[in-house]
Amino acid sequence: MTIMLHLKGILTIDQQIRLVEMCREIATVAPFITPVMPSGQPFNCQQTSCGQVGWTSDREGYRYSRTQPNGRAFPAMPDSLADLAIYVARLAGEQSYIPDTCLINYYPATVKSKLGLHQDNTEVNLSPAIISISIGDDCEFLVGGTKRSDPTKSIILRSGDILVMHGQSRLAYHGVKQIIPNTAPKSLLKNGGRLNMTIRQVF
Ligand code: MD3
Ligand code: FE
Repeated sequence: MTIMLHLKGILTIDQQIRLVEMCREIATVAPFITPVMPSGQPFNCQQTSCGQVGWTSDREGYRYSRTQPNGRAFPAMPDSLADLAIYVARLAGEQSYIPDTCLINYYPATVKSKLGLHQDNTEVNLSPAIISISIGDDCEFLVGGTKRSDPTKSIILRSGDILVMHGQSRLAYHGVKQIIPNTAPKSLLKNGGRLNMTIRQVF
């Protein structure tokens, strides 16, 4: 049922190092925060974004916002990241992909790091693909169907993998079950853990 393109190990170590540096630069303008869910429960990962909007969660709900909690705009999406997303979207058959934003999730190397089963449905346009880049420690990722109760399967996402969720898989329930410590290529992330960058066309 799911149309997922899993490009295993498609990024070289040099490309992965450049993406880590890109995330560090973005974080100097838009620092990582630990958002809270509408319930008030904090996420078990840290987040920031770049692009014309950023994904935000707080007591008010889940949404894309033009501003960070500190009132400032998000940094622009670097051209190299937008170009990579446009290239990968073409591989999945999407020829007019517009990368509006990249949500960056950082999962520290602790057993608590996870992301519960959810659907990505706060985009205004739910058709375009979501492109996910994994860097750092391996993660056990769960993907199910379009109903929360559908059975899930487990996939390992490794550093340098790109996953493209398009077609029917776009609205599949998914989550991060666990981060597997000490599995990253050495010296990529100084404190270990996992970085995930998800590029989205929102509008
Ligand atoms: C399947 N992030 O940010 S990336 C998220 O590893 C998110 O940080 C996870 O889920 C992470 O929303 C998973 C892979 C991914 C991204 C988007 C999807 C899988 C998806 C959208 C639909 C189905
Ligand atoms: Fe998601």
